[in-house]
Amino acid sequence: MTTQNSTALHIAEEVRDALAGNRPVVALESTILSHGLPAPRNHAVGVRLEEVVRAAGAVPATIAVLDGVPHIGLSESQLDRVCTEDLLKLSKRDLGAAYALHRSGATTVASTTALAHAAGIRVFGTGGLGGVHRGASETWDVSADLDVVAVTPVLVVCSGVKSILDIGATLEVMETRSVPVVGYQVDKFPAFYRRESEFDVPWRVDDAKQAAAVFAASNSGMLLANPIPHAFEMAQELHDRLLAEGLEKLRQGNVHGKDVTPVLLEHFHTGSGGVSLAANEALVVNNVQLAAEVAVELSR
Ligand code: PSU
Ligand code: MN
Repeated sequence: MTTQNSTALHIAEEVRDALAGNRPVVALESTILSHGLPAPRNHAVGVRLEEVVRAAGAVPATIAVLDGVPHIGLSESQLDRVCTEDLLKLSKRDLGAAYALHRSGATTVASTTALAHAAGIRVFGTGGLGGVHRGASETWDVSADLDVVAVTPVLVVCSGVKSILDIGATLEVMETRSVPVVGYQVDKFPAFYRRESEFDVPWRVDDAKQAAAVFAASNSGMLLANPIPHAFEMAQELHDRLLAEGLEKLRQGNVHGKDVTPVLLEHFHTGSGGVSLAANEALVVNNVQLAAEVAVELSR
């Protein structure tokens, strides 16, 4: 299957109706639920994100692959499955194999973006984008998220990338791949748990209307970088300690590939006594809210 083959997608009726009526829809990913947040909090967050999208006047479409079939918009019991089953983590390249072999899995930014586009959804709200890992000049570990966003006209709203990545290199790749990077009410690219990294954003917008206008004019994928709300920003010392420990843990455990992000997130969650969990939730909710506002502007 290709993700362009919409007959291989299951689109929830509510989502299909909204798209047909040119009403706003916001895509949501499932890896953040199945691999990024512990149960049972993941379920509460999944429900909350959908509520936030609705409250802003858009329709949520949480995306996951169930028994091989990409689902665009989940029922209550399907969301339950995503939050309780031990799912695969599916990047874009895995969608064909999962389809052919009838496997279930959670979708990353890369696969969610591709599936959202295949369904006709233009806006996607999430937590953090994958990027260029530290040491990538040796390991070649660069998330497929960057390549997919570069070739898919979907607006991804996120809180930048985590400082476990090489933020400067990630921004360089997005420049090379011609992905517009736009800060939301900030001049510095956000670093997930921290509002600002040391790197400037090339463009800044100050409201959802401007963000929608830039996206509409760009005719490409785009990153809208929305910093974590002030009240939830992680203290620099705590952040730096967890990061150093987490990187050491990866080295000692010889962790590679798609396990890197989940292992690091888990370390932050256990090592911060819940501070990183609250931060993670707050920033995703905030991003999804903004994504819905932009989606509403786009459908005007
Ligand atoms: N960053 C986070 N939380 C996450 C992820 C990234 O703060 O849950 C997930 C997203 O689904 C993202 C994926 O697309 O990790 C990137 O994984 P990789 O680096 O293996 O491409
Ligand atoms: Mn990787």
